Amino acid sequence: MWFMRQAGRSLPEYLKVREGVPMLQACATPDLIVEITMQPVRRYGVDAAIFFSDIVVPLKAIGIDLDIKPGVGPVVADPIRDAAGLETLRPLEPGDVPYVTEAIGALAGELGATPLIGFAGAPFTLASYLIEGGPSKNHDRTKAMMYGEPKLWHALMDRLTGIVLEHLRIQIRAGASAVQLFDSWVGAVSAADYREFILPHTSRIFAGVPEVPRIHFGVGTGELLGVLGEAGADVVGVDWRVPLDEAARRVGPGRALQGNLDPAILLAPWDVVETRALDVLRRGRAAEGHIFNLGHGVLPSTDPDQLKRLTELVHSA
Ligand code: 1CP
Repeated sequence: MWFMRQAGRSLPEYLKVREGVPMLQACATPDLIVEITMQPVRRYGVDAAIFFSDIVVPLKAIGIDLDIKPGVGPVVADPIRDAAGLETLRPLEPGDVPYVTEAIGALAGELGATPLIGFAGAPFTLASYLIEGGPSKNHDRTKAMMYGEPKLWHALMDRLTGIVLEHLRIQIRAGASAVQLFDSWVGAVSAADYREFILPHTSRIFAGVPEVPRIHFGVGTGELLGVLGEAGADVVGVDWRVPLDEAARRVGPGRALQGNLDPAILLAPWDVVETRALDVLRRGRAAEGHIFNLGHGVLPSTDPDQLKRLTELVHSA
């Protein structure tokens, strides 16, 4: 078990070390990356660490003018909307992210037997930030390109796939023991459109990193679980909208599941958390393997003591 966004946002010790340090600067400072990655492992005793970084870090590293604005998220100065914009996306090289390699090397010593999960944003979710210029509710311009200019769309996805794949390989070579692909916003498309516009690219990513366990995560993907299972990951992440026994049926054989307690449940009294968490564990037995997690990231207002008790509960169940 581990928690998405266990490192950032809710921990007082995280807020303390981040004081006065912009997010992207923290992501480029090995000492801070190591400290923040270790914080939830020390406090909760979770079974895995998630590398402290952000999905836009490799884009920043190849020179895309972007920032992570507090309370907003990633904001891109010159959104990519045509063939000329596409040219600004060059391939990623290990020398672009020396702080990633350095921090993972240092973490290997600190973590001992605890595995480190490396990660990247998936091409659709990265494309949404690049095309919209920032967080988006409906992904209108993204879908407009996908449906209206499929050649440009696939060329963009292809370049992003190359960047994502190299970023995952850099983390694996440095010592990451598993990887997660975050396609947080892909629940916005239908299964048929996923198959046509996204699956060829995510399949290439998973096929390119066969050496470690691969986790594929998205939000609002109830209707996509079957096709997400086809993309080639070992584990499919499920949000809280579909119970895990039903998710196991939709994903099909040969895949483990990850999830899926609603992060908002942690804002309720402990007895509610306990009942719901035990239900997640019970339903998870229907899957071929189960990594306990939340259905999405830890909410900033979560009391760390609830996560501590939840970790103990899952470990004792
Ligand atoms: O445990 C951890 O904190 C791990 C580090 C981590 C990861 C895995 C961060 C730190 N970001 C991410 C991935 C990430 N970043 C995703 C995929 C995961 C998810 O769906 O939660 C996404 C969509 C982003 C983009 C992003 N970065 C957002 C979302 C904006 C939106 O569109 O709604 C935000 C708020 C950020 C900033 C960010 N990234 C991470 C932290 C701790 C923060 C907040 C920093 C700050 O406010 O200064």
